[in-house]
Amino acid sequence: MTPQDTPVASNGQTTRKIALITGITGQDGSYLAEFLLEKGYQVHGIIRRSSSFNTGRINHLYANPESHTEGAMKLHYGDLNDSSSLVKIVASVKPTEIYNLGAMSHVKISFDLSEYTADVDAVGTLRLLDAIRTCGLEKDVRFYQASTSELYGKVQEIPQSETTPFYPRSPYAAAKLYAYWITINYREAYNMFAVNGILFNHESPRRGDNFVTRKITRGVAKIFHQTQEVLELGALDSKRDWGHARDYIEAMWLMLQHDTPEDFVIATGETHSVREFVEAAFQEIGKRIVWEGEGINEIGKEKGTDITRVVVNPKYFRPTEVELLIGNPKKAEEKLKWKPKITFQALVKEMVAADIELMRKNPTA
Ligand code: NDP
Ligand code: GDR
Repeated sequence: MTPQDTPVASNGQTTRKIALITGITGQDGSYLAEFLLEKGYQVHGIIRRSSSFNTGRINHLYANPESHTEGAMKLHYGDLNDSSSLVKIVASVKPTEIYNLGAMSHVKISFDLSEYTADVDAVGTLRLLDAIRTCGLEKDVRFYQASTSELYGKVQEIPQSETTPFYPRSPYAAAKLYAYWITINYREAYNMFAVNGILFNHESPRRGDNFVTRKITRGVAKIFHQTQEVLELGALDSKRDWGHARDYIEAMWLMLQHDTPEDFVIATGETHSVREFVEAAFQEIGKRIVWEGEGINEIGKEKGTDITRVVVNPKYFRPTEVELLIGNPKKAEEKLKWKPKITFQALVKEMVAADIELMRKNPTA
């Protein structure tokens, strides 16, 4: 039997488990691919052509002969801004589940690349939903859309839940708002199993280098190894509900296994400021912090080997900021039996330790 064959259970339902992941080379895509391979799925991923290798986060899966020579994992060149590539891939893979994780996912950069962000994050979602319909698979595929707590933007109520009004504060969030609604519209118009996971920030040692948590833990590691002296950041008082990516990808899968297509908030229910993340991270290497720069009134005069300088640089400020995010994951807890397992403290500890080890092995990483 080839992996593409379709075993049919005694109740007549298909037991094929074929997942297609856009954004498989990203933080979440790489954890999700691991998780689904472990569950016996055949995993297909869409990768973009780039001038340097972009498969660093999934090389270990691809190198594993059981993954790819046995046909359990396959990568396809495609792009969310290229409809024909999406139609070809969906037609040939005939997935049972699609996870749309691909996106221009950096909020600040979306102010510079606003049109591109709309094309990939908003219209890209439409293109993928239409590819499913073009292939006549709308009754056979379960579709997951990577929606985001950025939709809440300017605070309307806290904690934020599935019923909290949205108020996007960036081109990224506005594009994701379109993707959120087009997913719901296709569910209602064409009876598709299409859902939004409204995920709050989630991090890991695989987080992109220019998101704040990873920038901090890489900075801490470099300061530990004495290859960097100062950490420069933007808004220190922004508060985020930070969880661990490994916990959150499980919630994505649970949403697609649920009886009915529904949207869910995935969060820890706890919020911390950027400043608190910095303090927790430097505590891991036994350093105290002297804060400097815009908005800091009292510049510390302390000096010493146990002191580190953290400087606020306005170049990292955003034209409009999202000040406070804290999610209410009650619906997911009740209906999906999902709960986050990894605490804020454990997350910081794991990320700092991973970056110290990474820099030890490769000081120029
Ligand atoms: P990453 O930035 O780590 O990964 C984004 C992925 O999308 C990469 O694989 C990237 O490919 C791919 N991609 C970018 N542009 C395109 C395109 N034009 N066509 C196809 N693929 C593309 O994001 P995360 O893993 O952190 O997030 C996954 C998704 O979840 C994103 O949609 C993000 O917006 C959303 N999200 C993330 C949250 C978080 O806290 N991490 C919270 C809520 C939502 P390449 O490697 O080539 O760049
Ligand atoms: P966010 O994540 O915008 O919440 O989007 P990010 O880590 O970029 O910013 C979090 C907060 O930290 C502040 N900040 C800085 N941010 C960055 N990147 N660099 C800095 O130097 C810095 N200093 C302070 C920011 O202003 C912000 O308030 C992430 C992405 O993964 C999105 O794709 C996802 O949808 C949301 O999380 C939920």
